[in-house]
Amino acid sequence: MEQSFIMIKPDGVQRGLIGEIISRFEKKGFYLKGLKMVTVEKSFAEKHYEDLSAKPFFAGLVDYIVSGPVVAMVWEGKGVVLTGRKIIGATNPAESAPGTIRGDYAIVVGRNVIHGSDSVESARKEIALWFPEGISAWQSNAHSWIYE
Ligand code: DAT
Ligand code: MG
Repeated sequence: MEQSFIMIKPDGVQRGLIGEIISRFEKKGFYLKGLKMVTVEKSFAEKHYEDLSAKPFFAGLVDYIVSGPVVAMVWEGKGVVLTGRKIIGATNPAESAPGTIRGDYAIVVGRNVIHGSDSVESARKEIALWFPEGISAWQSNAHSWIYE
């Protein structure tokens, strides 16, 4: 089944939003298949955001991501990449709808609390980067209560 890489950024950790964010994905019916708290190196953050390396905000973005621990997760479910992006909200919190994570908990684009993969292909790459050790193979007993 489809998987997405979701990361609570250092501001989300510092502000005590870990439980709230996990809860939103969990209550939706997605399965948590990988989870770890990690503080990454600059070179690792640069690799994660390599597609944005030419952007003027790249250096600031990398400094922000390495500024403290993040919570790296793999969530699984039908359509989790696109639906995950909807749960997260627009990149700039000034434009994120209320009810989304960024819409409810962030104000500026440089402190937008959470990352989510933007396609199935980037999810595959990000999960391989962040979880080279692999992820859990557990299956939820609630499956037939979530899917028909
Ligand atoms: P998203 O995180 O919604 O996938 P993105 O991949 O375009 O957005 O950019 C990655 C992160 O970079 C984003 O979450 C916050 C930061 N960022 C994006 N655009 C920015 C901008 N114009 N100014 C400052 N930071 C920006
Ligand atoms: Mg992105």
